[in-house]
Amino acid sequence: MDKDLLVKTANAMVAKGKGILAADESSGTIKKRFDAIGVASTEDSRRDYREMMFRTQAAMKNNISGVILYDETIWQKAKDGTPLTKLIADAGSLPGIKVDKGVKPLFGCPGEVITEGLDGLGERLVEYRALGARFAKWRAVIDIVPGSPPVPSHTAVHTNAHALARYAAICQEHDIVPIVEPEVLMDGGHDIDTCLRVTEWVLKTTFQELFYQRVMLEGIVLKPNMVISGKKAPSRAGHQEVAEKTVRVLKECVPPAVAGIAFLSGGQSDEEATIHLDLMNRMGPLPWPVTFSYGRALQHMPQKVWAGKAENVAAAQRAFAHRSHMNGLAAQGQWKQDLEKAA
Ligand code: 5MM
Repeated sequence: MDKDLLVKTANAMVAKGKGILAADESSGTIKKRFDAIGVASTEDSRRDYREMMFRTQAAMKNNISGVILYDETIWQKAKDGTPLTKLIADAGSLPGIKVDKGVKPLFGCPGEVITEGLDGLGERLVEYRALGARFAKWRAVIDIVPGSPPVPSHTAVHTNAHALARYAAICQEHDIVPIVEPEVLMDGGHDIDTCLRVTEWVLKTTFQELFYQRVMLEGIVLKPNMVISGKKAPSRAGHQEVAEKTVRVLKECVPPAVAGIAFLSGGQSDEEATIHLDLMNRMGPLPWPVTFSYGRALQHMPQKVWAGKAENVAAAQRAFAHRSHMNGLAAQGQWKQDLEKAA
């Protein structure tokens, strides 16, 4: 393990004013996104769409520290034959790779899932490293469902934390920075305090497992959910409460040694995800850099504007550059509502 290299990479991923583009939608997920804009999901359309983002110099050079890719994308070449990873690296950003193989039902725990992909992970990392990957991502999915017994179960929280930590250790063994993503979903009707309690439990368990598996915290990036009301909650907590409760839980659970925190957006609107990030950074100084690793909240608008048409590429790139810039400002607590209107 090259400790200095891991620390250098992790620090670059959370550099001031920059965050991560999560473009690692699996084939099923990108199809859903493309269905919504009336675009057929083919190898070429997926390539064209992602090439468009990676060629957005204003975003990639100024605000995107790294891009999480899906297996198909890391092998793909742009229309002119340049590897997509080279487009990313030439813009001064880092290519990364999703290495989990998705979720499967967890035995004995109805409605709960376990993320798979540990078998052969070391060999895959060697291959991905040769293709240019400098970091990886693994997402554990924890749902909240009231009932008897309630979800999540002790089994799901512990089994997923164990897998996340084992993944992180294997990554560091291969000089790849692990993004550790334990996502508590915001899909239900739960209130913010339920999210707070479950997020605290999940984070504490994850860090305990990371300790047991000897993961070097200075060489990881944590990708958590924000502490937020469920989407179907009858009344949802306001922005300030989300920011305060999220920072409170993170301070309780995340050691200052961690290189940085890069949030997922989880289904928040584009602007909501920016506002929450901005408010948290305004509460600083915080013990770690706090930034974004958004998928939907960065890509929603560019996708809509692009709609699969070559003549929309420039406008979609402007939309992507704008959203990246807004989040880059939010990562420094410098976002302003007026800047959205001016766009
Ligand atoms: C980009 O979306 C990823 C989804 O992958 P699957 O297709 O395998 O579900 C996802 O892991 C993403 O990286 C994070 O959830 C963050 O994305 P959001 O949209 O929540 O910011």
